[in-house]
Amino acid sequence: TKPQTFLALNWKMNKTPSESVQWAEELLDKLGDLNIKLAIMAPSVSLAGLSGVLGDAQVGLGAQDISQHESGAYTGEVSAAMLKDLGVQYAVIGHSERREYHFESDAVVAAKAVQAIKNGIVPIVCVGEKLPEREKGEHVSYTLNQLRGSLAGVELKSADDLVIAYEPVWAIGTGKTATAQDAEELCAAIRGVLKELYPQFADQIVVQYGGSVKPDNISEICSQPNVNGALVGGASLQVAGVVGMVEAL
Ligand code: G2H
Repeated sequence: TKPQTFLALNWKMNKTPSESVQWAEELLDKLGDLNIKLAIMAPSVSLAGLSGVLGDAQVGLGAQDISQHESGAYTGEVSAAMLKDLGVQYAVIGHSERREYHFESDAVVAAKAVQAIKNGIVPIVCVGEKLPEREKGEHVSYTLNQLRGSLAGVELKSADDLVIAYEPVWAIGTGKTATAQDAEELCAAIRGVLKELYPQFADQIVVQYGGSVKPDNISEICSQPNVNGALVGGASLQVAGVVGMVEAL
């Protein structure tokens, strides 16, 4: 059986702390009982407020990054333990925007994932090719290579310790969505690597697709055999969009 569908809302650098709280209250108001997993990935300054609103309700809470270090002289960084203390359950790790604008290597991504797991936070490890690799037909080998590097030294105690997000960079925020078949091709290949690395857990590890997911394409994408949910940016900013996606699933 497939793992439970997981819809993660990646707000990126949007919404002030007070806007976040208001938004979450409105969402909780409009959501019925969920039969999927749903979580908000918010900027770190908004996590405390959101934690208060979401409580133990059915909507989970995540950060968008985490320090690779435990603690100490790392000005500006936020540790996994600090996030855990706020009630944070997930952290997006190695999003393509961080790889691109903050020069995060696979090794850094792996170190961050290790920190997250060590502190009881589930890393959502992002991988995916850019347009040149896709055009050369090297998208599968590129992405799997990135995945192996990003999971180096990452050990799991259960399938719930890790989420992978496949995000083809050319489909992010561009309105260009990979087809459901493109998503399945890579998510299946990713699961193949997970089977090598974590044979006992691979079938139950959530593999998400990300890149211009919205209410009218989420159902087809998430119904693919190896796609277990989505990491959504743009369409996650409006309550109506989120309710639309939840209803479509
Ligand atoms: C990919 C995705 C969410 P969007 O970055 O992580 O963003 O849905 O806006 O393409």
